[in-house]
Amino acid sequence: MASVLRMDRMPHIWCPGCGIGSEVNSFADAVKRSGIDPKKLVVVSGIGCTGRVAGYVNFDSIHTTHGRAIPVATGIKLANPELTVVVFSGEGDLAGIGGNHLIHAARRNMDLVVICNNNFTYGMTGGQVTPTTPSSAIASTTPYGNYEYPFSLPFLMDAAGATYIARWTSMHSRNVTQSIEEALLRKGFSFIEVISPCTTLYLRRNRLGDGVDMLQHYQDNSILKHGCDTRETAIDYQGKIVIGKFVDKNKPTYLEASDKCAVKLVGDDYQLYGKTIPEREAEEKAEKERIAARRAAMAAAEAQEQTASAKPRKASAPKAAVKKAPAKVAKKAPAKAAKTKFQSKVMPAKQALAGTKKAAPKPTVKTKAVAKAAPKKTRKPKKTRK
Ligand SMILES: Cc1ncc(C[n+]2csc(CCOP(=O)(O)OP(=O)(O)O)c2C)c(N)n1
Ligand code: SF4
Ligand SMILES: [Mg+2]
Repeated sequence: MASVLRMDRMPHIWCPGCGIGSEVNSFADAVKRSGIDPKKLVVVSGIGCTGRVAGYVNFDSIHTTHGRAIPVATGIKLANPELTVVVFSGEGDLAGIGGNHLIHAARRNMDLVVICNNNFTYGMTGGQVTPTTPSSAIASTTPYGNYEYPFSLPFLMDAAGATYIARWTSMHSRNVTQSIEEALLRKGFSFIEVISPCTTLYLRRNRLGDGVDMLQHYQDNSILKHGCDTRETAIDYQGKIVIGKFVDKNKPTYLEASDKCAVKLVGDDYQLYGKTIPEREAEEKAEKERIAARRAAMAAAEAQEQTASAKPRKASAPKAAVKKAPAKVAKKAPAKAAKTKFQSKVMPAKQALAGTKKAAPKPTVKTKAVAKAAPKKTRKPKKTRK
């Protein structure tokens, strides 16, 4: 990740359990896997917690004003069509204040990749209701429950004309990566919605637990329906979430349509930024070949790595003996590991085991010191802050 992030800007501002971090991770991974030249990639964000993404990624990026990420991205794409332009922003920014820009970019099939972090709230400004907040959810501006009808963003984007639409949750990191990679390599308007927890303002206010509880909710309530009718993608409060790739179709992009119109008017001599259409097409083809070569090299390196890790290790007697020990302990684990709520819920089983007599590894000098300092009784979990 270090090569993709501006490490000098760490630590980031995002709260523990917030979904934005895992989306950035997926995005970084997708950029690497896509084989596109990072120097030809631009990231645009609006304002909000998600809007901070532009400031943390190590690409050319711009953190614009609230709701104006799409027009800025459109301007960048039109000024230099060779660039891949990604908009990474919150649902309040994109579908609330910037809603008009969003629908028109989709209508025009503008060549943009839009990643929308949908946390059902205006996170950065204190948890107000947004156009996607489910009915009856509590927000700072709807303390008695939201009585508005929310947008389903895939349905909105479909109606507006987007040519690629996918929805995942922040629990589906690999699918998010895969969708972003696909979108980076295609032409036209791509919209990827990622449902994600805002632990501090949405979950806490609605008493929905922490980030892990919400990931569990996503796991239990997501329904995979590739290609489904986007009218079926509405989200009720704590209800089922339809996920998948809903739309993937081709139609001329805004630039292709404007080229066609210009050629009709001025003939084949038409040039955009000093290049004729055949010249631009030749450059595009050469770039595609470079991308394909990078992807092939990556695939070969991955295959080599897999073969290397699949080679059987030499078995040696002492190592095998050491390996067997924890297995014995593991059998006795559950009864004692369930001792406290904290241990059973938060601690991984291995760590929870460390508290049992038999499971404890031989204390080293360091663990002895820790053991001395540790209180004898198990501490009760802290009370939730009001
Ligand atoms: C023109 C304008 N209006 C309002 C604001 C205040 N504002 C800043 S961030 C934000 C909410 C952003 O919400 P969202 O896009 O959902 O992002 P999140 O913080 O949830 O990631 C608002 C209302 C602003 N900065 N500019
Ligand atoms: S306020 Fe919400 S959206 Fe913002 S960083 Fe915290 S958890 Fe994430
Ligand atoms: Mg939001």
